Amino acid sequence: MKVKEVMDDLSRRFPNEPEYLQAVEEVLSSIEDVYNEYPAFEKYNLIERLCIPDRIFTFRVSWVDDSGRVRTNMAYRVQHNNAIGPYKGGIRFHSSVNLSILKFLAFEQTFKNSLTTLAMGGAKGGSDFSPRGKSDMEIMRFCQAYIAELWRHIGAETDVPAGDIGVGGREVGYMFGYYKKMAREFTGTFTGKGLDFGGSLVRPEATGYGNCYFLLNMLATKGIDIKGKRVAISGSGNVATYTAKKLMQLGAVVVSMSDSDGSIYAPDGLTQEQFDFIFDLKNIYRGRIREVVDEYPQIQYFPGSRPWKHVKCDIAMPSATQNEIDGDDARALLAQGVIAVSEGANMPSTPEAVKEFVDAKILYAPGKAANAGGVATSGLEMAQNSQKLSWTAEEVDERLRRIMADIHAQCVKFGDEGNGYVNYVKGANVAGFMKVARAMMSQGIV
Ligand code: NDP
Ligand code: 2IT
Repeated sequence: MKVKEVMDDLSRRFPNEPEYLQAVEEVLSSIEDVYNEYPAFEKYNLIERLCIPDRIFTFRVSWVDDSGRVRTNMAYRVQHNNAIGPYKGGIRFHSSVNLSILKFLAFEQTFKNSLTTLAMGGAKGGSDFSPRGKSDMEIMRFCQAYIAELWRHIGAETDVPAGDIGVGGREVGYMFGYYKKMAREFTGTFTGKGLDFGGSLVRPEATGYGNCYFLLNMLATKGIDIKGKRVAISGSGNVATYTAKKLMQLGAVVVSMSDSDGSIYAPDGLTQEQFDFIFDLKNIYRGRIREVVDEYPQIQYFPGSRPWKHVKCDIAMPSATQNEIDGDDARALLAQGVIAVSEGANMPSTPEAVKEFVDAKILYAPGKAANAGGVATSGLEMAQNSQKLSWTAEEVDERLRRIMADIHAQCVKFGDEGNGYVNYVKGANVAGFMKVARAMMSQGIV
């Protein structure tokens, strides 16, 4: 396998899918050497079957808004690979959603899920529907219309969706309710459900907490204490808020958060009161991050801007969206001495930014390793649903910690360059790939 030949071929076949091509190229560049050590992989054309999704459902969703207008959105589910378990991955509702973005996310999910040590294949779904400014009833009608089409393609042993950008507990509840009605069964077909109907304790917190646990594992390799470290976070949604919450429990100093309109900077770190205000603002009132400054004038607001160039920090934890750290942002972070970047979002760093971090040999954890705690805890929710039992918060949290430590160990095993530097990008890609590859080889050409 030569990365360039595969990329030329995929670029010719999927010319309008830059995010998908970006994600594929990063993985292939990491696994090229390992792949070529196994001639049987090439004989069975593993690479093409691994890069191209098993199947994609594309459909129109029509729904009626509160003013009686009929609205139409595009919607999708990408079932990428089920070699190691049922398809599994979140659903994203955001105006930017298109096939390229969902294909990149489903591809990444396949390797991430492999790293979790649990039996889950990779998938992603979503729609260009924007929940922003919509009423509860509009959200419900949209979720129902989406599931009216999707329900026949998902199931507890087939494909198990969950949340992602724009999809949280409320949306999962509406989708689960309609799925249950259509399928006439009560099963764990969604994860991230409410606690009263099969949801797992710690699932809402899991992505952010898991990222902090991964960071702790990385810092431990250098004997660095997290206490007092200044951390810049982007985003202010599910992943960002629980990352901030855990960091503050650990004694770190959270200096920034953001949304798609701008970012805030707290030079002395957010106080517990300020964090609680942000948590309620985003989770209960669905407000905007700039409103924090009306309440706390000592916090600075940078409209239309990401945090990276405005903050003084030791650690960055991007937790908003893809390609939110470009080469310039990475250089700005490195110039002021950042020691670690741990990605809560999926593919938040552009290829140029990744190269900067790897060349600088800082502790740099790619999303598929660092944010895998979310889907791992989804896997724990599936296990609890199968047993019709629920575990305590302590038990789920302990399993999450162990899984993040295990993912870290896999990254070190395959990414240790022997000179004191661990390339976590390579480690995560090779470890994630090898398990899926072995499973695919064993199962023949399917
Ligand atoms: P939420 O919808 O809860 O929050 C998303 C946050 O990111 C919001 O603050 C949002 O701002 C901001 N954001 C979204 N899109 C953009 C954009 N295009 N530009 C700037 N800011 C943006 O989503 P999550 O917290 O669940 O997801 C955040 C990231 O984490 C995503 O990359 C997701 O794929 C990844 N992830 C999520 C997991 C989960 O379990 N939820 C698991 C693993 C990864 P605004 O309010 O203005 O839209
Ligand atoms: O990107 C991700 O890993 C998620 N959005 C969570 C997926 C899941 O199935 O819990």
